[in-house]
Amino acid sequence: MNEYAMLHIPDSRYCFPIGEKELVIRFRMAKEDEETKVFLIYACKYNFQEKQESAVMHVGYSDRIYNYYEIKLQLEDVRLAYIFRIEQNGKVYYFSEDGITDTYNFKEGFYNFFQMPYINKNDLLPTVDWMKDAIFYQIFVDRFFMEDIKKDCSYINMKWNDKPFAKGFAGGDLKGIIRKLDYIKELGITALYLTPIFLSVSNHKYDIINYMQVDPQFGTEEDLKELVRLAHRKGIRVVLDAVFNHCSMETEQFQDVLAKGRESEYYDWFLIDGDYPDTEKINYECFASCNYMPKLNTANKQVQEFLIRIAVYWIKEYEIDGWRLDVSDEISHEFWRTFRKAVKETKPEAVIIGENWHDAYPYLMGDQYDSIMNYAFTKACLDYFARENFDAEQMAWKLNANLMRNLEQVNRMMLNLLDSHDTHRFFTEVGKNKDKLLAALALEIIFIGAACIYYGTEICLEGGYDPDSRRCFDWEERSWDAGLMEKVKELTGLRKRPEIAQGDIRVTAQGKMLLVERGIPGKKLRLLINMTEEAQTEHMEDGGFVKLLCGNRARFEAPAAVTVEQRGFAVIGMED
Ligand code: ARE
Repeated sequence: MNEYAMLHIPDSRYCFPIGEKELVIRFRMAKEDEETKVFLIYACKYNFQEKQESAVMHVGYSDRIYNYYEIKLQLEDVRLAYIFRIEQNGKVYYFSEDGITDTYNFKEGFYNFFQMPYINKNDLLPTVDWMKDAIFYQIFVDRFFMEDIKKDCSYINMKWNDKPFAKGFAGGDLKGIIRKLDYIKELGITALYLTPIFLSVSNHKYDIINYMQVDPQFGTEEDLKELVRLAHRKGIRVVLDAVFNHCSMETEQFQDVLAKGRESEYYDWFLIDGDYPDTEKINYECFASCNYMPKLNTANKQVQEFLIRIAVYWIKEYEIDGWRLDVSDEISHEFWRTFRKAVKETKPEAVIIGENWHDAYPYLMGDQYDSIMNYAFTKACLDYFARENFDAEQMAWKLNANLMRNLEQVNRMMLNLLDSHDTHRFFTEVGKNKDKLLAALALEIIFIGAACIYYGTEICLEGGYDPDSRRCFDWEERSWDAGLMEKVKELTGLRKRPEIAQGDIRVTAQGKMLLVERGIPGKKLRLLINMTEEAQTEHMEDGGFVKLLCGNRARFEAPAAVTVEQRGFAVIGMED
């Protein structure tokens, strides 16, 4: 038995409440210990001697080297003491705060038992429930659609559909998004995420000069109000981009410091090494090495108040539904805690999505963000669908390892994405293979968490790294693949099914195919993906699966066999 691999941490992603009387407990073991039975021995800690319960734990997740046993407990008394009982090769072991022991004398008390002393209601992880079945559409505003021809167009320096360049302006605007809301709705979208829209000299607007003004290139504050109003009417939420790590060097605050140095009332708003900021030597902190994006000192209370006022203002006055936080991983936890309080007081269901590309567990404990842009998911999809570094089993391992990073409630709010304005287009990554694109979209949409489709994916827009990932949306319908778009709509149409919206997830390899199972009691659904070169057939007599809900290069043969051709996928459901 591999004792080194065993892990359990109370009050963490290994033990967390999901209701006032409901708890998830996870226990990690080495995979080599597969011929093992794990039980949870538990009871109310105040009458442990009298009444202990024992429940079998099942492997919920499995990665390359570990099995994660999991159990969901419904409790009457939530003052819990527990240990793990492990049966292997006819022997019994116990795992407690002391590690492994051969025997355990319950009579002597439970000093080294794990404990969850109480589930306090106000410690339950707050969730944004609409995220569970959300399908986002990320729009890079300058490149989506231009509607307002009355605005001052002198800034536009590229023709629609020209190849994008770093300082190119194509003219897209908020009125353009309003005009296309029906199109977006038909695609099955339930939320928009717009890259920044406030006053700035760049096309991407990540260097903001005035956070209280919509950039006239994109429209007016009234346009934003109208966009939110009309989107809401169609059941579509609107999330904006909060660029709080840095601002533009053109802000009045930084300009004041440039002029007055230490004498400026804003000197401490930035992180400057010297009396004056030197934009050539760059003696101040900034984003990457961009001197035009000075980093804000978010430890400064005035800066905190300034930024939080902005965050609250657009929620309160314009009814936006949340913020995506730019470079959030370089901003302090303390700031995000303060930010969260203010945002949630204003609108509890407003979502907070961090831009952390890596494991963000400490930010996702309920006191900072709700979610992150799930680039770990992106990376796994690139390895499986595009680079073919993974077979189905390795893909399942990776997805499981990712799922184990966080609490289940957080997994349900993750913003899963295949690509964004900061990556190559996924369609380009898969060598323009439409079957691969569709299979990846199927995974993204059926996976636990919100799905985020980068504008143009549905029309197979191509693109390399920034700025090429920001091409203009091609509105010439003749160039679209109508069949592919139809399939995307079929997939998004599945999203509200309770198996997906509320269900548990299990990811494994079934033969050579990737298998994703989603289910609620009495209702299950399976996604099978075949990335091999040959057709694969699976027989599924076990679960009452009777029909193909959606598929590409796949067929269902009654009573319960499904054949998926190379690069195809199948979503199989039960009788309604
Ligand atoms: C411009 C040029 C680029 C040039 C860059 C640096 O266009 O060609 O490489 O300058 O000189 C915005 C604009 C960009 C612009 C940039 C600077 O959208 O076009 O680039 O400002 O002016 C890391 C950060 C992550 C960041 C990405 C880009 O951690 O926060 O890099 N993403 C956000 C936004 C961007 C935005 C900014 C930040 C700045 O989403 O759009 O850029 O406001 C790994 C790492 C990640 C890393 C990631 C990508 O996996 O772990 O940390 O992200 O790769 O490189």
